[in-house]
Amino acid sequence: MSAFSVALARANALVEARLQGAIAAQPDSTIRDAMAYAAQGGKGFRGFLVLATARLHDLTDAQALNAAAAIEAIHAYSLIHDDLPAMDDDDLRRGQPTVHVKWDQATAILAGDALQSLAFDLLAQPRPAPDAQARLALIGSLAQAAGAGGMVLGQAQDIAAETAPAPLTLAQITALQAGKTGALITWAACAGARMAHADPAPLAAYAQALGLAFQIADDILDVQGDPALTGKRVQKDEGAGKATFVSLLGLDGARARARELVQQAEAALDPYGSKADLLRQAAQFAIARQN
Ligand code: GRG
Repeated sequence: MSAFSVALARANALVEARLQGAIAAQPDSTIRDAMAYAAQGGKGFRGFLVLATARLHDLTDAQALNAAAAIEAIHAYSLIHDDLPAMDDDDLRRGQPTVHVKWDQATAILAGDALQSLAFDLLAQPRPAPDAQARLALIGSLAQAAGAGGMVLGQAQDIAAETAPAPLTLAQITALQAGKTGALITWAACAGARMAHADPAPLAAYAQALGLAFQIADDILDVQGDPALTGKRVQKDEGAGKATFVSLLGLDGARARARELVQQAEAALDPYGSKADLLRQAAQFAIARQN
């Protein structure tokens, strides 16, 4: 196992435990069960970015855990809603039946809503989060990243593209994905700087390139991935007639673009020197991953 895989697994265990603890503290209900179900089994890449960028600014895991659990809660909500029949209509996620298949659509909508609320609750809690000003910066920036100018906008553009008269151009797909996938990844990578009142600009540049590389890898996995490893159905994009990085650039072109973006992401970390080596490995992982 690489140093990065060990660090990712360790971060994921810590963050998932914090998130599951916060879910377990909710009143006993089917919604709580569905939230707990949806919050398990991911890679925890976004939570890892929060812990790693917090460390880069000399903050401890304990100080960063609520922010890491918050971004994984938003991510879990987005996946539940994305899988609904009104959106991507998927029955498999992380190798398990999706929430609306295991329960029903109303439960899936409400569990997603409640995970979103829980994310902001986690960020608002004083212990062991940082000072109030930093907490407000985290809350406001997450609302923007997840909302109508960020992830929700990207998702809406993706849905609109399915019935658009012409396939999207490369520039349009790049902009769409910057919202749909990139906004949460960027928030996660900037979280450490925000908690430390430092300038998040270099980490934002890192994450924007990384987020796009991560999405190109997702498009490649949709064409070439093994469902036993990805834990979700593959070849959905082509079936839906969707323009993707692979349909526009070809497989080799998409791989080359992803490699270029990883180089850009790594270069953005220059101001941090060797202290950012784990984040450089994270960029490599984004395109080498099998799930
Ligand atoms: C419903 C508002 C709303 C948004 C949904 C996240 C999303 C937007 C849709 C999911 C579909 C998709 C392919 C998104 C691209 C981002 C992506 C690769 C998500 C999967 O993230 P991973 O690989 O998943 O980090 P795990 O399971 O490891 O957490």
